[in-house]
Parts: sequence; C-alpha cells; structure tokens
Amino acid sequence: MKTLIAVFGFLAILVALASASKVRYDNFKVFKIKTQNLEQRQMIENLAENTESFNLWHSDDKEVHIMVNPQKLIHLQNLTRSYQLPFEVMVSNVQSLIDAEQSSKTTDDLSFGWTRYYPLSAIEEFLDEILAEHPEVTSGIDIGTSYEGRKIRGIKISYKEENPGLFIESNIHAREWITSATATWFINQLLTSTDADVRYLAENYDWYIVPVLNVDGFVYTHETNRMWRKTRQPVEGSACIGADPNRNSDSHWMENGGASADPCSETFAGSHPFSEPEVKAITDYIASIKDRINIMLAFHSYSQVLLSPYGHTSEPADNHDDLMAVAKAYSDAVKQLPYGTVYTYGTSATAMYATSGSTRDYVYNELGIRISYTIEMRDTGRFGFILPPVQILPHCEDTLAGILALVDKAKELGYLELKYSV
Ligand code: 0X9
Ligand code: ZN
Repeated sequence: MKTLIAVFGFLAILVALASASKVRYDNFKVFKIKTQNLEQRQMIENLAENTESFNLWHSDDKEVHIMVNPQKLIHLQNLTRSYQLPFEVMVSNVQSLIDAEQSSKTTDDLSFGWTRYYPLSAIEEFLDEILAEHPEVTSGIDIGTSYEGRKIRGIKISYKEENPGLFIESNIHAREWITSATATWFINQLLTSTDADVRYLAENYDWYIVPVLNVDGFVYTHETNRMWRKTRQPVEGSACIGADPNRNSDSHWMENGGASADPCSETFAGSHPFSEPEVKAITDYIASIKDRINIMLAFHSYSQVLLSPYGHTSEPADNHDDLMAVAKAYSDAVKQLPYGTVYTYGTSATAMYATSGSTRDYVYNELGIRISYTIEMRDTGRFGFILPPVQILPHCEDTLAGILALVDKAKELGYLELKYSV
C-alpha cells in the first residue's frame, strides 16, 4: 500500500510539474479594434512587435485582433481612447478557452476521432494505421527532419497512374491546431468515404498531404505554450527562439515589409532564406515533384478567407481572375451548407497584409504551380486559434465542400491537365 501511495505521490508531483511549466494565459484578453487607416493599424500592430505583453492574432484593413496581458490593459485602453478607436472584447479569458479545449480530452481517448485535438504522437499513429489499412493506394512521405530532430511526415494517396496532383501543407504555424485536425479528417475521407463526389476526388487525383509541418512548434504548443507560432530553432545572437516558417522561403524573401528582421518578432523571416530546416525540407520535396502538382493549398487559421498570390506586392498575379473564380467556387459551396459559414477571398497582400517568403508564393513563383492558396480556416475571431473541439467536424465538412468545388472549378478552367508527358 505504501508503495502505491508513493507511486501516486510521485505521479501527482509529475503532473504538477508538467502543468507548472506550461505558460498560462489567465485573464489575457483578445480585443477587436476597428481601424480606419494604415497609421492606426500599424500603431496597434507595432505594439505586438515590441513586447511580449501583446500578441497579434489577426489584422486586415478593417480590424486588428490583439491578445493583451491583463497588466497592460490600461495601456491599450489609453491608446484606443486617445485615437478614438472603437473596440470590443472578443475573448475575456484566453486561459479558460485553453482549459475548455483540454477538458474534451477524455471523450475519445481510445480511438482517433475528430472530437478533440491530438498530440503529434497520436497523429503519427493515425498515419501509421491509415498506411497499414490501405497499402495499395497510400505511401508514407518522408519530408525531412526538424531542427529538434523530429521526422516530418506526409502521406501520398494515389489510386492510379497519371493523375494530376494536389499538395496540402498544414500546421506550418504551430498554434493553428484546426489545420491538422482538418487534414487528418480529409485523409480519412479520401480513403473511406462512399460519397460519389468524394470517391471521384480521391481516385482521380493524387493527394500529397503533410498534416503537421512545424512539428517542433506543434509539440511545443501541446507541452509548453499553446500560443506558440514559430519554429523552435535558436537564433544566433538572440535570446528569442524560432522564425516564422511562412516568411522563410526563398521567394521575394524580406521584400516590401512582409516580414521582420527582428528575431523576437512573430514574423521573423529567419537569418537567411531557408534557414529553417522544415521550410527547406518541404520546398525541396515539392520541387522534386513539381510537375506532378497542379494545386497547392496551405492550411492556416483563422479568418475564413482564401488568399491567393501575391503576398509581397499588391499587383495582381497573371491568372488573378482565375484564382478569384476558383476561390469564389470554394466560398459559394461552403455557404450552402447548413452552417452558412462565410469565406471571403482576395490576394494575400490586399485582403490581409503584406507577407514575403510564404510557401504558397514560393510554389507559385518558383515552381510554376498556378493554383495556390492560403486557406485561413474557422473562425473569424470569437475563439480564434483556440477553436472549440465541437467545431472540428462541422469545419471539416465545410472544408470538404469547399475543396470539391475548388477542384471542379479549377478543372473547368483547365488547371488540372497532366503537366508531365507520359
Ligand atoms: O501571417 C501569415 O502567415 C498568415 N496568417 S496567419 O494568421 N495564419 O499567420 C497569412 C499568410 C497569407 N499570405 C501568404 N501566404 N503569403
Ligand atoms: Zn498561419
């Protein structure tokens, strides 16, 4: 009995230590601040650049969402008052959203479902099971190794030769958990759905899907800091860790204010293009199969918007009209579901903000993949990055409807012809 008590005591200490080392967000709030011009917008964005007390959740030409340390509330209130900016509190306590997200853990611990979020180990087990159950049509993809030495894994689904291909990159930003939940659900649908449209999608296209690209950051969000965004590679000469992997590709890197040179910034571009092994690995992999890929989708959250190239300039891409027509098809299809979810669309630089060095622009500019989007998933800010688990399945249905329509439209416009000769 004594041993049992000792074991329980030890376990209790371990649990306490594990939770004690987690970053907490008690009473952190997320404000939605309406801005009328670029100056006001940048003033709020700059707050998040320079201090850990503020963290940018979203920004577009109408509003900025910013998470605030409760001790800095007065500072923010003074600013909104002096600039007369209307604001509302979207999240009153970030920690309570995180706690609620965790409390769903017990419901389907025994099998991989989509009623909770899973750690990387469970996602890898899910991939292993899928590969074992469907050996004829699936193969594992070894994308490469992360800074901390983890494998970056993907899956290829191919029912026959000579299919045009689609590539899905997901969870490049660590805290955007809904993206890998959606990617795994989508993999499962392609392999098990009996719906005729889904079967057509599965069997007439090759699918290359990487559910979690930023594996180190993802593990860090599960174990230490739920709000982590970047990679985990230390930066020489700085105490700050990681770069924004969606600013690190070698295409217009660091141009036009689309990224930051400050290692402490959330949009730090890295010390040089492809400094992040995860980004180098995925772009090398896509480059190696570029003639087999017709469409690239980069899954992000949140904002419910499809973003097309470019991020580094407001100039339209040369097939801009087609890119808008395909995005519109996605948006129209999602709106028709009972959830009525509204997705907007536009170019990255105009609909959201300037970005440089994203994977999406890299494959469009450098690899000739003509249909390439960032899909910013649910929601529009009520829960932001901490989308409640009850929304995972409805959101997955939205995404499937959207992708079905997107592929149809891209095909109609001639973007799904084989790019290589056989
Ligand atoms: O800032 C980003 O990288 C994306 N937003 S997020 O909140 N998911 O971080 C927007 C990127 C869109 N633009 C490009 N991919 N260029
Ligand atoms: Zn993102």
